[in-house]
Amino acid sequence: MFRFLTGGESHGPALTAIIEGLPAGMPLLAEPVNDQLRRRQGGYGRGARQKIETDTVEILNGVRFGRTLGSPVTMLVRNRDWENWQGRMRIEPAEEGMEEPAAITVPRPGHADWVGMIKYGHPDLRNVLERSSARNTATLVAVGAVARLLLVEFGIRIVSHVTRIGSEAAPAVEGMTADELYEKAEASPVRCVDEGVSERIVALIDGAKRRGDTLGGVFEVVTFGLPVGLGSYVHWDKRIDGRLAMALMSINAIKGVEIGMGFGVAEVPGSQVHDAFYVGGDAGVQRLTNRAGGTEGGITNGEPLVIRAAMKPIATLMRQLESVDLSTREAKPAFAERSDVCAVPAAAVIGEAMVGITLAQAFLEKFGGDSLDEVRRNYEGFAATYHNAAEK
Ligand code: EPS
Repeated sequence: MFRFLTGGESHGPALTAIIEGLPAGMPLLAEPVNDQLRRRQGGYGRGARQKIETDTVEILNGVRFGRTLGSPVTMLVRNRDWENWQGRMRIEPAEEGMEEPAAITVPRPGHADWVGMIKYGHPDLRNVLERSSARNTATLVAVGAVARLLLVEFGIRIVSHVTRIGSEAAPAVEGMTADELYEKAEASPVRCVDEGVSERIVALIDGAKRRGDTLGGVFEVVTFGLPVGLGSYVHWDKRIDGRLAMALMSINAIKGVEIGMGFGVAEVPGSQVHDAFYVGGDAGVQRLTNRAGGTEGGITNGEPLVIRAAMKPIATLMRQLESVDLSTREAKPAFAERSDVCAVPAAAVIGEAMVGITLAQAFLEKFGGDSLDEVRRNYEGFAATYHNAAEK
């Protein structure tokens, strides 16, 4: 099935990803992957690193004349910043007389620094932060872009928008098409569909930057056009909601995930939670509402999949937090080189990628074949038995 591995350090030569399990005959070029990488780099509140990088992917194998071969696909994203870090990020041991870079020994509260240092026995925080950096999410977005190319063949579209940053929250969006939501989010500097809230968020980010602070927030990923039947209730690790939660929770700095009404289901009786059925003429069995957010019993139910994630403020504060120098045990301000003030708009794009990967995996489990044509036959065969699946 669809599986992948990523590698790469934030200031090493390159980031890499290998995907195995793509069907043969699927269109795949660098351009649509680069479009997604560009979106990840954007958003008001990003740091200086994004001015250095223009993330683009090189496809090294698995594709011929723009179509997948069914063999593994390797993608590479070069770190432009590597040029400035060769001395500090050398692959080879230091040569005689060469000065080794000073170890970083003051961990940032909230970062992987301290736990990573203890777990791996690293004497230098750089050995932790290089891999734990959110820079690695570039490869997740690249893999997600490939997953989306598969899903789009079946009319499945994934869009996202930011619903909160710090104290500023946008009103809920309802009844928008995939195109409307995409265009409105894309037009906002912070991926928020409400113009007034967008402006207030920009001011909030400016204020946090002045104070040397950082901001978190909430984003929502909405998937349109899903068939009924991805995931399963038969075993815990097959449940699509559980798998999506894990995928989103695995993104750096994510502390909470909810689907549909989410935590709201705890507050009201069942009559205000579940989505009633009705027969909508030729359209077949329909739902009056989508409070479940597109999953029931661990299976997609054909409604738009609505999933939200909460991101904590980035742990690197220019107004350094209290910490301890682990080499001397003395109190010292936490290490801070440079940072993003707010990366929630970027996290939304990464969220789309993780949702895309999870859905592509579940899609191939249900309809998988060795070629795209075979997947299509399987999909259409199933859809013919339940026509809503094809029409959604
Ligand atoms: C990031 C690259 C990093 C950070 C950020 C995300 O670049 P640098 O470390 O060179 O400034 O901007 O990473 C973090 C927030 C983090 O805590 O590691 C990127 O490309 O997304």
